[in-house]
Amino acid sequence: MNTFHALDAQLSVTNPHAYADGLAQLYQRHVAEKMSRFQAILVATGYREMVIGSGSNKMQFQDDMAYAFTANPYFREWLPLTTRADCYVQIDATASKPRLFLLAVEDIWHTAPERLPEGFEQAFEIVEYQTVDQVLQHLATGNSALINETNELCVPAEQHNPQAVIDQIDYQRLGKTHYEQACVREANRRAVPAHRAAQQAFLAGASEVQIAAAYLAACDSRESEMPYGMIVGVNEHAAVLHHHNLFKQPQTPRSFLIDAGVEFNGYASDITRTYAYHAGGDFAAMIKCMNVKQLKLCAEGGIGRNPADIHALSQRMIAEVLIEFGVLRLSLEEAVAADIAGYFYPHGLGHHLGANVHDKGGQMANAQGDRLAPPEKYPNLRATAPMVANQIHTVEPGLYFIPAYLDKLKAGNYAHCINWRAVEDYTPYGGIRIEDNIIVHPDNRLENLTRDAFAVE
Ligand SMILES: [Mn+2]
Repeated sequence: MNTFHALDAQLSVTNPHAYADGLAQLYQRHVAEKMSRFQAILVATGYREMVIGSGSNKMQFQDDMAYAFTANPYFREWLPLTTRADCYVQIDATASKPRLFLLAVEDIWHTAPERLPEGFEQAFEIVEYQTVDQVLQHLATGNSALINETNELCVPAEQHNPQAVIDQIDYQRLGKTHYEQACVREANRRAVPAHRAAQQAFLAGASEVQIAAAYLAACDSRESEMPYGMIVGVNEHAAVLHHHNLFKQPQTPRSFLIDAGVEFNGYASDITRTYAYHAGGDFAAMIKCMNVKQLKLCAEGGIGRNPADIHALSQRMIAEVLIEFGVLRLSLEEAVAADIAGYFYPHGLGHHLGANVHDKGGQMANAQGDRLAPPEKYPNLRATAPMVANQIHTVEPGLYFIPAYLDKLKAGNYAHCINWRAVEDYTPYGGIRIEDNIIVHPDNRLENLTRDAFAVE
């Protein structure tokens, strides 16, 4: 047991002050670790320094309104200032600390900009600036790589978001620091009461918009703070994989799928649950069955495991569920050979999770940017790289009755293998997805952040 584990254990204490202190300590180590990783990137790519911008506010076309601002994930990997525009982190090849530039202009119109939590500032040498020229004075080497959407620092074009640097950054992201793990763990904890509130709102007959409002209230968040667009699907809408245009009209409730997380210090949780209105029905039994399969898939992770193999196993399990519930009328081996489950489960089993909800690096073979393409059979797989220690990934098998796919199946060679009567019965329920977030620890222990968070509620 090393000191990191001891700190992690401290963080689970319910005393908020002890928690904040522990997190600040983890953050100091996180920045030191990132500093050494990024200095190695500078050596590998031949730059003297790197500057990472948070991004700037963007105005809507022909309007005096700005879009909601969120700092980009490359910046969030360094700082939890998610709503503060115009910041830069400077990483010098030989400095002991990164430098942080914060825009400090008097602005009586807006709320004061977001500040770092207590105990976080010490990780940086902080410079407040009024004009970009003052930042430029610190970039005297002419050999800076700039990672930022725009190039207001006017580096030569080939030094603006160089792919070799981006690839190196994405590759080092695979292994999350203990601070990053703590953030995703906390984002899971904070999401659970919100998932409970959404479930209660569904059972009370609320509309999708009302359910979303109950979710946001329970995690004390605005919609702009959600780490990704919430999916709140009642009945057939559970089959719309990205159902973001929530309905205002309440429906007679049958089923409910919610895919929603919480952001904590710039890191995300990504959680899906599915509920049946009637506890005793076939759809409720199908959810229970999917839950058993999902837990089996969660246990399949491990260092060196290939996510494509686990995805293939998940396709097989979905075929099993379809056979067990009388939707498919053929043997498991026939169903797997014909890939029939793919019509009911068209997405990948999971993805990496971190500062990006769909964290980059899932298909990287090495730090040089070579990609591991998904198998031809499963072109939608986001994760193809063998699992590594300290990686966080999602496990989210699904089973849906999607009319467009069912039409294809009906027109194809296997139409006679489908019990269309059963399909008709299940289609009004939409579908099922259950999604947890999992850390692969260095000793191969798999920590299911989501189940742990639901268990203490
Ligand atoms: Mn997900």
